[in-house]
Amino acid sequence: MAQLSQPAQNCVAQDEIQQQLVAGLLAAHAHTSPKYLYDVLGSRLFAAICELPEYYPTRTETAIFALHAQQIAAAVGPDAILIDLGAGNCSKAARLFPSLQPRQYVAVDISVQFLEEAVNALQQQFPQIEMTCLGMDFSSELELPAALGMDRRQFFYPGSSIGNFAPLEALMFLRRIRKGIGSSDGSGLLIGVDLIKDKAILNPAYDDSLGVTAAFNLNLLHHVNRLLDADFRPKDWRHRAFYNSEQHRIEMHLEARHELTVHWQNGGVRRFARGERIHTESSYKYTREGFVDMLQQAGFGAVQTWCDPNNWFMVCHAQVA
Ligand code: AVI
Repeated sequence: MAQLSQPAQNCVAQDEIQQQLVAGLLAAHAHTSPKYLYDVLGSRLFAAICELPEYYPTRTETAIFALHAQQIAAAVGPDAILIDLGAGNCSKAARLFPSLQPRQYVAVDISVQFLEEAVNALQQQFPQIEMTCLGMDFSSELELPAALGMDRRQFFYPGSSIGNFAPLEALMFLRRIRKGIGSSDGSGLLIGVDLIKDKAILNPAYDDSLGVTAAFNLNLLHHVNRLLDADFRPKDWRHRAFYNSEQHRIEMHLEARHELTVHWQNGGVRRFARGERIHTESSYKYTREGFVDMLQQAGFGAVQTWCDPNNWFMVCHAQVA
């Protein structure tokens, strides 16, 4: 198993992270990037969310991949270089190996350490696939090492993670992927997208009855405390998640239970009134037509789509033009 790391992108400077966080906390409408939801505990809580009965995206996407495995494999084509963006424990890609039969698998994620364990285990199971780990923050930069071949590159971006970008950022991200794919025939993008639906389904998916999503959201405060040496107390805050039907997005916020003041390093301070919120994540939902249109605006050619019987979730394959 090869490990390619890109030092310049691998470790975003600590002070850049701190400046970005402080700017968000001091904004009139306080906000933080959703990436701060994912420290070690946050990643485990997210894995637990994916098992919740209310959180339909994971199991619905898995069912689409299983039900349409042959058609999806025909769209992707064999012998691809499968580039898994945000690979995590690599389980989603691994389930597709038997049908997709890629020649090479490139697992990309911010933490290369976490990837290594997963990819090492996978390599034993699939010795015929050449495997590579790549540590990079692909949300801001998607420059792949030249050592990776250009022929039959297939990017894989499942889980509706595209929904965590605002629509304009999503379009720019898709353009970066389109650029990174190159123009060889048989290259493309396989992506999972969550669709607009009734808020009676959407709201509980982000505000579950066990409170796992609440813990996931509140855990961001522990993470920010470590990053900024701040004194947020999770018990002073309440999880809020709701569908904003004008913006077609779930919004997650942390809401102050009472008036409070938070301090952080170098004399940083912010007072929050009772009920004031920190916006921690948006999860945009799309129509089939709207997302296909975005893929085409990003420079992709033919698009194939597969949905579940309820039309809750969609898997798309977009070819290079
Ligand atoms: C990772 N991402 C696609 C999840 C979503 O549904 O937007 C993150 C999440 N936030 C709360 N629950 C799940």
